[in-house]
Amino acid sequence: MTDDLFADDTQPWQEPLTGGAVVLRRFALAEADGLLTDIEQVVTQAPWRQLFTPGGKPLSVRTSNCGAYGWISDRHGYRYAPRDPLTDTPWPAMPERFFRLAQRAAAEAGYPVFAPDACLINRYAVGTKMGLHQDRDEQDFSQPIVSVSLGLPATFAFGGAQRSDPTTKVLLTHGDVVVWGGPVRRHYHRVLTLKEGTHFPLGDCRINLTLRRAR
Ligand code: MD6
Ligand code: FE
Repeated sequence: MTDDLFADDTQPWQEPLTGGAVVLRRFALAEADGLLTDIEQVVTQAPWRQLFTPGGKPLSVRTSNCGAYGWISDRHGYRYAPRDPLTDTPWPAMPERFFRLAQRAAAEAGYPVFAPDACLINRYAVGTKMGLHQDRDEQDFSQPIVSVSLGLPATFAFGGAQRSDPTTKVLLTHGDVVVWGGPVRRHYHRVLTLKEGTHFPLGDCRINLTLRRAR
């Protein structure tokens, strides 16, 4: 018998990106169904909505939040807010499962003291994308961001400290987790246009969770 007989391709593995970022392949796979149930619950309280840039351009993704703070964008700018402007109530509590997964992923990537207080939830339909941006509305850039991909695969492009820096592309699939910390924490990145496809059980979309320490 050879070791191959015991190879288990459901086990997570790590792929370092650059300067402190790492992809934890399939790290969330075992919990994915539970995460989707939690997301359904969150969006009954904080419904999917379209955000606009301060300049008035629509974001193509649909967005919700949970946790003590939610990330919002409108004509007043980008910021974290303790209340959902749509309902004027606090954001839904962060599901225990999100918090524990994020802590476990951060620890795996070398950030043992991560306590997220905000989770941005983005839903990509086929044909939508996320333009080149930095995540810089958080208070402490020594804290990482933990990003969980669910549903259809998407190409994530990460660049450098300057908007014009070249990017490297990585395909993120259902259950993959990216821990985004260290020197690359404020680097530019984007998500390319979502290609057509169908994922079971999520259907024709991708959902991304980004768990952050906002304050
Ligand atoms: C996405 N992610 O994967 C968008 N930002 O749909 C992000 O913009 C992102 O994955 C900061 C850190 C990790 C991320
Ligand atoms: Fe981002």
